[in-house]
Amino acid sequence: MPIPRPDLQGDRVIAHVDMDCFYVQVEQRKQPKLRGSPTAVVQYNDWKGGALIAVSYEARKFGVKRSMRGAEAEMVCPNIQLVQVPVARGKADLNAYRSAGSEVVSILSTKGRCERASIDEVYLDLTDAAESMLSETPPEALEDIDEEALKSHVLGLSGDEDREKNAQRWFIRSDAIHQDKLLACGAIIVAHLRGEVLKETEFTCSAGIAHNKMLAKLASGMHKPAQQTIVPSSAVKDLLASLPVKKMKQLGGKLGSSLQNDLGVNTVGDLLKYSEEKLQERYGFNTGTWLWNIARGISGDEVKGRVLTKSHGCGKTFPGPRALKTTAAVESWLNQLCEELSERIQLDMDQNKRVAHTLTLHARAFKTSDVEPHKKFPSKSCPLRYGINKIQEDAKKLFEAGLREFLGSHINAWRVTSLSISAGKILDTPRTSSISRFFQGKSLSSAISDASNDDIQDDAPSSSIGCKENIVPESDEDEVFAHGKSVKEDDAPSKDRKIDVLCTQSRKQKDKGNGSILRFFSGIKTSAKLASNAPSSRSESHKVQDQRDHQEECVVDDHSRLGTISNQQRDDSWKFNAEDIDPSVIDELPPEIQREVRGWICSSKRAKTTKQGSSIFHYFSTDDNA
Ligand code: DCP
Repeated sequence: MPIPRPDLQGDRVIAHVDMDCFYVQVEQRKQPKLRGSPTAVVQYNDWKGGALIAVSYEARKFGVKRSMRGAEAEMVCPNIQLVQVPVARGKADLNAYRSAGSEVVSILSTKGRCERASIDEVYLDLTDAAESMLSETPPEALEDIDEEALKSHVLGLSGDEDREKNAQRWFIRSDAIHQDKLLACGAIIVAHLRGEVLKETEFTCSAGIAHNKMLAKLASGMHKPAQQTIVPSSAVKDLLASLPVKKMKQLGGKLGSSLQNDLGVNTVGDLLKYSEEKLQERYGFNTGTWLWNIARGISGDEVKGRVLTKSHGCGKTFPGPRALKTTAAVESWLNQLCEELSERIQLDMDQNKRVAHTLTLHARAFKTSDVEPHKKFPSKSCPLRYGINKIQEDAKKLFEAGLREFLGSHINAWRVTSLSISAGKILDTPRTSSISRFFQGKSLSSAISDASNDDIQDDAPSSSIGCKENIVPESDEDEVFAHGKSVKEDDAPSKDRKIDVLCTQSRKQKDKGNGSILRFFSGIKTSAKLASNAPSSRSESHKVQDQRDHQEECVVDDHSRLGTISNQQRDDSWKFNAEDIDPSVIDELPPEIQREVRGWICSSKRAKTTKQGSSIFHYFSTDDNA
């Protein structure tokens, strides 16, 4: 459901940058001889030459469209060059496109907050950069404004013939309102960034520059390829007046259809005739207000500082006769998808120290009889456990749970036409605190619960599965599912847990006598290492099991360690009393940690509260059972 966010900052400068026929450009960079000729990228498939997923602008002139198959494209454009998407594990391998997208992001993110919205598009908040430019070198004082900026399409200016002249006048108008001056600065910055992208990566991109994300996104696609469009506030009304509702993000589906069919609203501007109360009455409070806002071009959505993907997903479609009909076939494909997913989340953890928490399975299926023809295969989620085998095992359980629900009481043959598996709720490992940094290199712990059938959750309706990378943020209201219950992201490991660690160490120190906490931590290092070897007091079979579990459940590299704690461990709780902490033990910690810990203890004392045992405690614990 759309969430209305009032546009509190009318003076923001937001850009949406979208690469032009992205996969084609990546392939053309690999094979420069393809440059300038009609080219399309096809997804591997021997039926009618495969499906086109990206089409160059040269090919578009001949009428080649993404919806075509390779053979159809060759009919309308006999000279078209068809390049196949690289294939790995029997499916499209998008790694080359992903890293090309990252190259672009690293350039675009240099001028302001950057949100990677998909494999080839980003939002930039350039407000600060534009404000600085305006105060230091305002456009009217610039002798030579970047030629690329002067080529901008400024909405609301008349005439195509004198477009550049009009744009130039618009850029240097000294009597322009502050908002327009800021946009002009933003446009100069974006033109410069696009130039950098071209120079560094050889890719062209297009951009929209406006006062909010919604308008910037609408504008970036208006003039492509390699151009940019500016939306001054004065042009918003006209822009929306003719914009078909279905073109607006979040109005492409049922809501847009209802606006058309029930209210006779065909363009976003048509919404202006309805009061906010009326829209709220019809569509509920939030949606009503959101509709009222978008009719006026109001949107307060922030550009989230995020240059990494919000989720990792891999999918495969099985059209027509390729539809899967046995669980063995589904399992075999799921295994391959899970292998890829596992590699990618592992890489993400190694490179970015991020951990994915939710595993989700989407599928499309139908029953061979006509029973409930519209019933959809439910998407299912569970907590994500690292390790290929575990992901495969859990994905299989998710599929089985979905299939049971899909079939219901009907004993029926079924076919699966698409499968996708994704890892979501990717959070940074808690490295920001000094205590985490202190432990870094020794251990990073993350509690990821086992996926039992009880942990399986219904998920949001499945989205269409294509080759396009899904980096689009999930709903703001998504929840992390941990320990079989749902918790908000904010409830993720908190200070309290860190206090647990230290207090536990402290108490253990007391129990052990007056040993140094630093020595104790050195001992932890050893014990963590030994965790894969069973303690001597345990039987040989336990040792083997422990080793196996450790290998399966922990992904270890030189710098980080991801531990998965068992339910039994998790159930253990430990209470502490802040006063129990021996101050001399804290004195032995590095100063920045001392400060942090003392802060926790103060607040802990104030709260006079006891805390639950932490996963980190169990990980560090020298206790044989931990
Ligand atoms: N893509 C895909 N399947 C789709 C849509 C897109 O695999 N159904 C891939 C190929 C595209 C890339 O994602 O190159 C980016 O998609 P866009 O929708 O941004 O389209 P293009 O970048 O290809 O073209 P445009 O210049 O129109 O943005």
